[in-house]
Amino acid sequence: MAEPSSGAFGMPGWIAHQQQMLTHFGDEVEQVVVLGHPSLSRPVTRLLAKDDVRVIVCSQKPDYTDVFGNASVVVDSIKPAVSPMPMQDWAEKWVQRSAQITRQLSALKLPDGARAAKSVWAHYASDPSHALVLGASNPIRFVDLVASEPIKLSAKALPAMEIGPVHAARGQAGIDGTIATAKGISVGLDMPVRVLVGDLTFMHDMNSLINRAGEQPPNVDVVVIDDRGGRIFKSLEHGLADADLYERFFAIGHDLDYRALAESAGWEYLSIDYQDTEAESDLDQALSAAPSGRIIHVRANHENIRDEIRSLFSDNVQELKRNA
Ligand SMILES: Cc1ncc(C[n+]2csc(CCOP(=O)(O)OP(=O)(O)O)c2C)c(N)n1
Repeated sequence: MAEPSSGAFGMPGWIAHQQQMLTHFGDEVEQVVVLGHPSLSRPVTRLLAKDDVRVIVCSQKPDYTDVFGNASVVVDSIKPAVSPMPMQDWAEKWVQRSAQITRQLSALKLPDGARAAKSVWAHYASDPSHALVLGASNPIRFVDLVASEPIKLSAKALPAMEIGPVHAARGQAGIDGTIATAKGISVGLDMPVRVLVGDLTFMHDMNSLINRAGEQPPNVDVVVIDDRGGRIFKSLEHGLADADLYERFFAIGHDLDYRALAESAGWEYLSIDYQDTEAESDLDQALSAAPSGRIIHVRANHENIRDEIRSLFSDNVQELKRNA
């Protein structure tokens, strides 16, 4: 299991939907080998906090990540298994359950932002000839929840794979500087980049849209999930606050004119509204083209995001257990 920016997400051996898998089947886990800094979702941190799970951390740095201070062993490397894994059947079962969660999700109405994230991921995974940057807050978590397609590895994809398939500012996880990061990766890798951000994250880095006099925007698509402010807090404890308090102190929605902004900075502007029946196909069409200096403004209604996210976990566990 892997977080989207870990370098293993979408790669061979990856099991999709780690949050749902750990919520339903985390109790089966006896031992975890931790590489990197997993802290994106509560199902993962809950697993690492359990008393009855043996945690092995693999790190070459003295300041390794041990989220709950309960690592039993710290090693500086691990070797691939030389013979078939003794737990092959168990691993197979998890692969099948994950595939079944994919099928169950396809029958659900996903939150608008998760639909956009799923489309962005699907286009990237099928043709990773551009790089992908995921903004903090819900965009990266939506990808973690709904992405299912493995990355189609090809010669075209190799330059991006050299520094990892998916990029995100994890660690500090700031919402600032995300557009600048995408522009930098585009210049550094000399390849197009698509970046998926929430509207507050977009606002925190609007000045990175400005290009030097006489220069065109880089080959970067900025896909903005505009749900009028910071909606991640709705699914956290803050979401229990009175609506007025929430809107004023946590959401901080705004009436930015995205089209005017895009045009004044020389970017192409596309509008997608999930209220429209054509939204899905319009977004798909936009994402089929290579990233090219566009702001793809996706209007999302996340009024009920807390319940909508919860519904992504409400699989019929008995059915999952029976079938796998
Ligand atoms: C520089 C910085 N300031 C504040 C925060 C705290 N923060 C985390 S998520 C978030 C809201 C982000 O809103 P948005 O980009 O619209 O995404 P959404 O929550 O709607 O998915 C904020 C303010 C942060 N991570 N980094």
